[in-house]
Amino acid sequence: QQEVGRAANAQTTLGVVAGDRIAIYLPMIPEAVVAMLACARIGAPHTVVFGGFSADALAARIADCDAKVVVTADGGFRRGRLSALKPAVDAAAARCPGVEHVLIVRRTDEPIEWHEGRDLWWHDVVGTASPVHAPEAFDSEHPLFIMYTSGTTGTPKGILHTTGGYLVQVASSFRTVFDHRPGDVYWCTADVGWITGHSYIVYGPLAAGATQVLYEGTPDAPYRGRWWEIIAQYGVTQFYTAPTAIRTAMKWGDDIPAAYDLTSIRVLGSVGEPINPEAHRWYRDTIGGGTAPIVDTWWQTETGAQMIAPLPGMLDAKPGAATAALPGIAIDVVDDSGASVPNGQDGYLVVREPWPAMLRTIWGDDARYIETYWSRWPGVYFAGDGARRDDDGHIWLLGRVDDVMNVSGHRLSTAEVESALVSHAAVAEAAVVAASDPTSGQAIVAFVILREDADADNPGIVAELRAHVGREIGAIAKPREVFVVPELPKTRSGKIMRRLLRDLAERRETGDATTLADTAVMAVITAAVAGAPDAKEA
Ligand code: 7RM
Repeated sequence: QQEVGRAANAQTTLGVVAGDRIAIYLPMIPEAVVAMLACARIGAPHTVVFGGFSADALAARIADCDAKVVVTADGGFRRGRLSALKPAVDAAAARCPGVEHVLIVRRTDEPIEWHEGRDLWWHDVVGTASPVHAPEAFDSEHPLFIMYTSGTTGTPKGILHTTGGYLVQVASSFRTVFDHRPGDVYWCTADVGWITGHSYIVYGPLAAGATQVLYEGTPDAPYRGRWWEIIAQYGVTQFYTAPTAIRTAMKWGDDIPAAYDLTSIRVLGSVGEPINPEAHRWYRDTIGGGTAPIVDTWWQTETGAQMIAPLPGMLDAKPGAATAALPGIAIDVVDDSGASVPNGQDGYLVVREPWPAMLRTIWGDDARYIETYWSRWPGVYFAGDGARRDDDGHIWLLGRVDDVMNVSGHRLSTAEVESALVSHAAVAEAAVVAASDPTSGQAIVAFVILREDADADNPGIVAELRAHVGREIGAIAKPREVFVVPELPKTRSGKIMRRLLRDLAERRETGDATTLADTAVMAVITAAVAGAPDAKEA
């Protein structure tokens, strides 16, 4: 609280006033939480940009919300290795004239480039500020933060969350879904750069007065038992992670968690993608001692807080089902006409009534907000997910029904990766699909047509394109595979038939291609894919 008070005073000294936007680009260190809470205290909405995002992605976000200050660090640590952050901020700030100050946390002590007048050390400015700060009072609808997320186009959307309703729902869902009690030690492994870190590391647990673990490292450094060791060391009672991490731990073998005392665990949480029944059972049996209930929580950046989850002890979890809407949340599954489907049928997941933590708009684009979420069936929120209502009326999530991909719980749009690919000088056209992947849930597979003047025989082109996407967006967006093809399957109206590319990416026989403008192209593309060198190695 004192550090937050100092940071709030420091921001004020820099000229930040209520309503100004602050970008935060930090590793998972306490200063990230401090910086966010300092913003909340003075009413300056923050936008936290995941530290794995590239300079381009950072610049796009700073520019979209016109941030005045960027909080960053000289770098961070990943698996014991240094990784810089400041060069990306320098590159981004050079393109964003609205940035008046860059506040830098000293974390690695590595040398950084210094921009006199703009750059300031956190320890000089925050460290010397008074810890006494009276929080300002704001209307419940005052903007709290903007969180950028992928939609169906190439431009990420700035999801705007406000103060009162958001805090009510994140705090109450934290308490009920995780059955939080005094003395508990909670741990969420998400990064604060994602919505899960905002709602279930920073705002929900802290509003509920929880004691928690904040961890900067990865699960496999310095060894693969690191997470389980931390649970044993601190007596963690609630553990919240993503299915992709559970599947990875499963692959590493039961003997690794078996070496640690995990009996403190009372509730286990899952978020980010559907959890397959096998991973669900392994999680409960191997990490939860066979007794800990799994709360499979469905929600989105847009919903702000958990919406569907089995309350522990109140509903028997079904491995693979998120089960039921939380109290007060009007979840429904509807057909194309917007009518509720009966039990035993599939449809689209919707929310029929507003809820406290719902997004209020897309920053700077009210029209896109209405169009994206409220127009398919007027007055009903469309989540973009398919769902099944089983014979008991319980909800099973079936994945996205739009062009949003989910790679290890990270949201990316096909359009975003396609536009990164075509920004490379050698690429004429690109089509991206998500193929199912045993570890990451989905993996990105790209099909590209090279420009005529590009060197088609360049053996390094695949590696180069993967690296290019990494630079344009970030490492999480690098395609698992890139296939150079002579054509793409298009309908007469020019729409790419991704379904056929998905068949190829998943090594299946391709389905019905009769609606293609040129039905012969599939044979040509299939041959190109079959003849491609093992792109995974590239
Ligand atoms: C919290 C978060 C949202 C998308 C959402 C779904 C998928 C999230 C679950 C899930 C099945 C779950 N926000 N999703 N949780 N699918 N079961 N428990 O992940 O904005 O980054 O992603 O993630 O498709 O629409 S997010």
